[in-house]
Amino acid sequence: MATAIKKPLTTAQFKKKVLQHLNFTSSQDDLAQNPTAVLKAVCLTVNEVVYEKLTETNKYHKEHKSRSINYLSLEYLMGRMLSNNLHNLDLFDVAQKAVASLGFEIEDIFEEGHDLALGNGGLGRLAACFLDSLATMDFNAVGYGIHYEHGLFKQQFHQGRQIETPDEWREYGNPWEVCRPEAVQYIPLFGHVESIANNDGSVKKVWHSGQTIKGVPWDVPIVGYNSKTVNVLRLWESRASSHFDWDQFNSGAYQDAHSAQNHAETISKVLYPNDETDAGKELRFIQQYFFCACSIKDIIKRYQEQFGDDWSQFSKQVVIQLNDTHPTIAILELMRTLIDEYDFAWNDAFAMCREIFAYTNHTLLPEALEKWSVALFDRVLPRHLEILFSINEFFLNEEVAKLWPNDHQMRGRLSIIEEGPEKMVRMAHLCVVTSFKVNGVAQIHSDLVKSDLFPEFNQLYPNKLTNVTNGVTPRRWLKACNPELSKLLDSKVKTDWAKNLSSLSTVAKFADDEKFQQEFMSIKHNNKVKLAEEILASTGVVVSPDAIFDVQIKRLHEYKRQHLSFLHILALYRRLLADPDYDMHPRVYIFGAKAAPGYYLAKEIIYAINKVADKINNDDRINGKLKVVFMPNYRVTLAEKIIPAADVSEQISTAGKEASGTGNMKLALNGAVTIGTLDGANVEIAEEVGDDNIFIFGNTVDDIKALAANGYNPYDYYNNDEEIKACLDWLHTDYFTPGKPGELSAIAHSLLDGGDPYRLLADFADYAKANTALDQAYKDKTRWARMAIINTAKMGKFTSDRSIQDYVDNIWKLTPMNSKN
Ligand code: CR1
Repeated sequence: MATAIKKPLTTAQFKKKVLQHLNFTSSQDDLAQNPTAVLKAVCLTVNEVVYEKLTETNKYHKEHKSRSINYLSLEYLMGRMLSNNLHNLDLFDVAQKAVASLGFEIEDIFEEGHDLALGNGGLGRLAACFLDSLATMDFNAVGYGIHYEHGLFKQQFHQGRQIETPDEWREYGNPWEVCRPEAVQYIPLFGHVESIANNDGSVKKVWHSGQTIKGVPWDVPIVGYNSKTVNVLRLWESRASSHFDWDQFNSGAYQDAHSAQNHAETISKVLYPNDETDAGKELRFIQQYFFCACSIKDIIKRYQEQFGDDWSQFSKQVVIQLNDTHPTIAILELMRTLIDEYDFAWNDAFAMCREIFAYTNHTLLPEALEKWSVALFDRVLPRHLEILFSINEFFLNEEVAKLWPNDHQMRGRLSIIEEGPEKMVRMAHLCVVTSFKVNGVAQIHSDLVKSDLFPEFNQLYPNKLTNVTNGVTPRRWLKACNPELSKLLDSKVKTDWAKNLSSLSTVAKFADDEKFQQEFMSIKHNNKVKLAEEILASTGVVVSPDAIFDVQIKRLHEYKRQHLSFLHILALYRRLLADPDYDMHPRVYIFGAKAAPGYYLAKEIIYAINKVADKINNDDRINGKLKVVFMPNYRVTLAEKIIPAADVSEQISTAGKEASGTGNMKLALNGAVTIGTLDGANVEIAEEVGDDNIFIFGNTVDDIKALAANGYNPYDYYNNDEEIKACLDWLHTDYFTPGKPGELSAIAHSLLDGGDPYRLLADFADYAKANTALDQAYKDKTRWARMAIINTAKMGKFTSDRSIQDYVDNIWKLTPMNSKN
């Protein structure tokens, strides 16, 4: 394997530095007792290398005036940093040896680290993968986010029910971040707008804010893999400001100011734990604005350090990607700054924004499409609301009216303001109007964005709507999490596959090679043994590594249909009870999922799975053929343990609902075979691996539309399918909840009287059939090994490096460091 970058430290040097940090930074002489101190000393040692590279990176981009991508995201699910940083710096073996000579296993040191869990699910993890790729590919990039004091809650189960406890990820500090007082920002909010007449008859708007919040940046370095680059993720923390405007406060006009001042620090206190729902809470709105305003000010500051007051280069230097609509207020903040603070003409400011912003849509679910009330906007950001109205006026009069003259319905449909009892701002419309590109995250999703979500916008702005299929970083999701498989791949692939994932396709030629199959599957087996230990430790359930490990790991959501798998488990259990010799290979169902704390049915589904698991796992009648485990506190670190051990990847969302999925890519990359619907990136995974190496089932997007058109009635399935009926009826009994009949009824209700909004019953029979086929395939060891190998070999397309290259070519137009052009 070609290593372009020299190893930054030898083992002896590394060890010496770790000891120095233990002595001089932590004053720890009692090494053996204190792996936490060793972790800190190792991180500080790594940081010496990291910060030197960061300085070099900054210097290069300043000298070369490189255009930068500024990624704005309310969420980053980074996970732990040490192992990844060691791999990316080619220091893994060095650190391993150095730490071993101090009497520690490197894995035990990793276990001391906390996850940076500043996100909910796919959207936040995607942002983390993108930062890794941007640094690896030597692009000038800054990630902007929020320095939440509490990231995503920790999940425990009490008698099967989810309990949330706060995430204290930096209670004792975080070795990877550095505070940057020199880049503090002050953020105004509340207050009123004054109109002042200029001599020429024009009107100047002055915003007298009611409160100021201090934004303190914390930088987390992002280390590229085998590259020259270290970029930063800049996270804003809110603090009470000493710039409090007492005059205005004392005038008594700003009741809000008082309580909000006291609560300045609450703005960045906690990550909203809702995945794909719009929380609609004032604090969330202020959180979004605070983070956008800090980031826009910082982007301008960085620009001005190089270009002073010459704005002519701004849109050439800066592109801003909005990760979903959460950072939309950045558009209004830039408009406001240009017009009010730099005297830009409205048209010029708007034209500039339209060159700078691009927007990624991550979902079609209506409950996730953000809307904020005009009244809230007016109270918190009165000046921004005026600007929003002016954009809407321009859009409706100059653009909508030109294409659809006198069409009032169309105006109402496309307007950024939704009329109704309470006027609302449609954030996605503002994004589409003001961005130069809008992308979906998998081909089928982007097609649906064009055809179903924004068809009129697609007519109005041809070529604005486009696709960039998601990807995952093979550094974390194969090299670091599956070291044995990585080694095997190294032995077969000449180029550095971690940087050029398509080169893995060469292992397809060993798919029928008996020896390779054996090696590949014995690595899978070893990973399963390790996971079985973890399962025992965290759930007390004994599982056999010889069983099929069938994995469903993702947020808990009805559209993802964990309860479809649950219903099928009930069906298998029934079959086994009816016939203990029922022919099936033993299977272990492994779930990992957090439910939003306020999502009632999601929590009921967790409870039901746990209750059924209790019963099945302790039932001697079925000879251990079926086991069900729900691993608590699913997070990046747990994913890194489950994914290398998975045989089967469950990707069973209702067609048209899962925008892309990224867990599907990680699992297939590690040799798991997908059972899934034609949804999100599953469609593209199927194209890559071929129909023989994936189990596709269920209704397609068109079928699902037809079901609705024909008047979907879940009772048709209930009455005509004996197995469905028996399983749903079972839930009303006390079979799984002794003495408490009906405790699991909520699921049955939602599927019958609730109308089965996600069409589980329509897909059940075909899902069961696909599972039988899967079971047959697994029993044929050679066939299964072949399928698993092909899955790993054909994942080249799904590296986040490819996604980033697509963004760069079609949207961002960046040039990497040291490139000739
Ligand atoms: C989608 O549900 C996708 C990720 C990343 C999620 C998932 O299918 O892989 O985004 N959407 O693009 C989301 O979180 C708010 O929307």
